[in-house]
This record gives sequence, structure tokens and C-alpha cells, in this order.
Amino acid sequence: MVKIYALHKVEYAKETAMAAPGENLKINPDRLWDSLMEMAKIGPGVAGGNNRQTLTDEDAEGRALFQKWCEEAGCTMGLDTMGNMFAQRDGTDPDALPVYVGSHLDTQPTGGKYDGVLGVLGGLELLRTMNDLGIKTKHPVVVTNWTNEEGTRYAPAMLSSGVFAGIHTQEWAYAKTDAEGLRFGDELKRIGWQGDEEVGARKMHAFFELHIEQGPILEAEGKDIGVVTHGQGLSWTQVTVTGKDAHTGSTPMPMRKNAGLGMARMLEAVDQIAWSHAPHAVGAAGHIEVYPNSRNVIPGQVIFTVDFRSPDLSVIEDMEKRLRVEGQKIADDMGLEVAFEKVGGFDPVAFDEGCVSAIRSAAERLGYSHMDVISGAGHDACWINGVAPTAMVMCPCVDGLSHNEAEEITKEWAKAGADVLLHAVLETAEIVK
Ligand code: HGY
Ligand code: MN
Ligand code: MN
Repeated sequence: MVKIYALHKVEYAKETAMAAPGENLKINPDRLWDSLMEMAKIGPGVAGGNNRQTLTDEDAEGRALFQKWCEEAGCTMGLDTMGNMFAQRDGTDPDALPVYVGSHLDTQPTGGKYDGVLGVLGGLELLRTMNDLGIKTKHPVVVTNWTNEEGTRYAPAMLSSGVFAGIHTQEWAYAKTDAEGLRFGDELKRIGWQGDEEVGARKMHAFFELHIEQGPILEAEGKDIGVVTHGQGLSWTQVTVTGKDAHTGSTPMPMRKNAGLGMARMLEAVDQIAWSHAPHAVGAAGHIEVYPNSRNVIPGQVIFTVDFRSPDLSVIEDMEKRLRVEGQKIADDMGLEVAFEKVGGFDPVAFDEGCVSAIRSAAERLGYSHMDVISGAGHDACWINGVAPTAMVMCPCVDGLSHNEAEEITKEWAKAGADVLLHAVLETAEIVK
């Protein structure tokens, strides 16, 4: 079990503040953008985005490219038993715990080019910039690629950062199967990215994650930077509704046990439940399996996953409870069977104030417009926050669109986010004159 650190403030070293690189220290936006576009060529989608799902050959290819770039930047590479990748740039004090940055390279099936990738390659850009400028830090800096953040092929999301943080056991994670019945552990080995470093053994001085907002607030407010103070909580409930498959033509309406109709009524209830906790709660089902999924057969069974989120844990718990009560009533009224299984989730998180203020003061020092935000999406940082002082910096995305191949950001937004990440990391890793 990973020792849970007492969350301590990341002391803002006054002398480092003086030594902090003034407004002039910035990353190289063209190099960052070129790397983003190069990575986007691996596992292309069908509409300009990416389909680089976890533990696929495309994931392996993206990992290899990331490792090549890190080695070219002089990093030493680490790989743990969950396939989490660590690229270390040494500090002057070998005993100082490293400052970690990073996110994920895996994508949704219809993912964008920036979700997760910006945080990994933005972290790499920090190392490249520090190399260019000959910057030395007391603490090492490590860039991380967390395996299976998306949770599409293997639920739940943030699986490997969750194992790293001691939330899930590795055995539980290895046994997860995808739609074809392939085990996580077997696929990790098959693609050649199963390390032998004990997952969770690494200790962190702090962790920072740069990520696109994946929502509309920053763009609508005209802000370049989101200072993420909290992450909302998430709940995934898998619902199995069982009726009776029968002929869609010859079965009279009163005789039907239509599992598809039962699901439809439950999804209407999910929408009403989320609206009842407006404006912050959200709810929907993105995963739906219909059996036998034949045009002329009444669905005998449907399996779907309800995704509820809110910054308030009591709201999440109320939505979960009402789903079960109202879903059970719908099933009873229709003569259907229904089963509920909690398959993922985490409580709302408050990020470390020391790290959050390092992000905020970096944005101020650099003159970027910024505002405090709560993350609507889940991130690896939400789990790492339990084992190390953690914070996130966000940049806007066009129309707030994400988990869609049309996801887009501007080079300026990527630059602003990486500049702020650079300054926050240098404050925390302590520049050595
Ligand atoms: O589900 C999430 O919020 C994340 O994108 N995996
Ligand atoms: Mn992400
Ligand atoms: Mn995502």
C-alpha cells in the first residue's frame, strides 16, 4: 500500500522566487506544436483527430516516439509494472524528491490531438527548454505518461495512476478485460511496455498536470489560463436491463419485455436527475451495448454505463441512489430485470494550495489572463493528489469541445499553458544558480 503523504504546502522558496526566471523565460511554442502534430500522426482517427486507444499497437508506437524524444533530451527512462513511463532530467541534489509533470498519450476512439497529449509533450517541452537555457534545478524533473487514463477500452478511467496511488490493486487492473475479452495485463505485455519497476514505489515532491479544459468556460471568459483549484467527482454505474428478445414483427405490444425501451426510460430519468441538481451536476450514458442488436429482434438485454459528476459528493451520492430507486421502479413496471454495479468513480478533490498558488503566481508573473476553475473532466492528477502535493493548469479549447475528433486549441493557448507549467515547476524544483 502506497504511504499516503501528509499533504504539505510546496514551500515557495523565497530565494528561488528571486531567482525565478522573469517574464523572459518561455518555452518554444513551434517545437511544442511540431511535436503535437507529429504525435497526432500516430493512430489517426477518421475525421482529423486520433484513435490511439490504450495498449494497442498505436499506443505502443506513440510511446516509442515519446521515449525517443526523451532520450534525445538526455533523460533517463523508467517504466513500471503498469506501463507508466517516467522520463527524468536530473537535479543537482540526488536525494531531493523529483517534481513530476505529465498526463496521458492514450486517446478516446474519436479523440482529439490534445487531450492528455498536451500535458505529456508540454512536460517534454519544459525539459527541452531547460536544456536550451542550461537551467539547473535542485530537484529532478520527471515527465510522466500514465497508462490508460481514458478508461474506454479498459474501465475505469485513470486506471494506472489509480494503481500508482494505491486506489486499485495491480492484480485487479491486470484482470480487466476489453470487449474482445483480452486482459489488460496480457495486452500490456503483448505491446512490450510492461516494466519491472514496482508501481507506486516512486515518491514525488509535487505533481503538476497541464491539460486542455475540455469545457467552454475559459474561452467564453476570454482567459488564457485555468488555475484548477478542484476536480469534480465522478461516478460510473453499469446498468444491466434484461427483458426477452422476440420478433419485432409478430410479437404483440402487450406481450413485449423490451429491454431497450426500459433503458430509454432510465436514460430519461438520468437526465432529469442531473437537471434536478443544476447548474453543476451532469449525467449521461456514453457506453451502451444492445443484445442481440438485430434490426428485427426486440432487445432482450442492454448494458449501459451511467456517468454522473458533480463538485459536491452528497449530490453524486443522491444521483446514484435515485438512479437505483427510479431504475428499479421502471423495471418493475415493465416486467424487466435490472442490476446495478458501481464500476468506477472518485470523490471531488481539492488540489494542494501550495501547488495551486505556484500556478497562479506563474500566470500573474507571465501576464497571462487567468481564472480559478473546477475541472469538469477526471484526470490522473485527481488520483496523484492523494499521494503528493498536486495541481493542474488548463488552457482553453475551441468551443469547449473534447472527446471529439474536431477538438482544437491554438498554438498560443498551448504556449501559455506550457509557459505557466514551466514557471510553476521551476519554482517548485528550485533553480540552482
Ligand atoms: O472521463 C474523464 O473525465 C477523462 O476524460 N478520462
Ligand atoms: Mn485527458
Ligand atoms: Mn479524455
